[in-house]
Amino acid sequence: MMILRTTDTSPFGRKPRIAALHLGLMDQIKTETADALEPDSALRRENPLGKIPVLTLQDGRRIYDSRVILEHFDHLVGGGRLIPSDWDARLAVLTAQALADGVMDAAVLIVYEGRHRPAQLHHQPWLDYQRGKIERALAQLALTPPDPQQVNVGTIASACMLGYLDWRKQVDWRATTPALVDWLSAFRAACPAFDATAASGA
Ligand SMILES: N[C@@H](CCC(=O)N[C@@H](CS)C(=O)NCC(=O)O)C(=O)O
Repeated sequence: MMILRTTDTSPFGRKPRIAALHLGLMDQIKTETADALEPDSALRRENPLGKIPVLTLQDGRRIYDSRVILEHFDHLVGGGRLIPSDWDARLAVLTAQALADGVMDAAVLIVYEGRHRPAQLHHQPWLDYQRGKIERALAQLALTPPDPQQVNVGTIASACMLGYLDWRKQVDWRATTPALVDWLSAFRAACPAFDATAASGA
């Protein structure tokens, strides 16, 4: 058994949960929860960065982050399923993943400003700086969206990103980029694992 340490609500943790379901790997994976704030946690022993997701392989090796875990899942099923082997397609898919991951990084930092810093230290220009990354990336994604029928690391990360913004509402992406509403519907139809991994209450 492999052990995937994550939470139900982490957008980065949702990427491997979707990938594993989609590729039929769930019977080889046990999921364990994590608490990023707990100093003496299994998470910090498994990943010095204290970030989820972390995957413990059968032989005890620990791999992170979400990108590496998705690459490993793709390898386990023979390769070319989540990350195309064709070089140009590969560059496009990996860049789409980097864009979506970057939005999630900015979105998570906005949440952490509220969680980790007292209200009087919240710095609006810095929050706007992060929000700018999100808005520019969404505009770019709406202009040149990846094919939502293709389930790969780029579309999985993009869908996780939109799902996270739906929950935390850092921006109102459904109003500002309506093309992405249709995009997400098409992806959900192509990849039932997306809905199957929705956090309850999120
Ligand atoms: N680049 C990492 C990002 C992971 C990440 O930021 N995870 C968040 C939860 S969504 C986390 O563990 N944060 C705790 C912390 O930053 O201390 C990945 O792709 O896995």
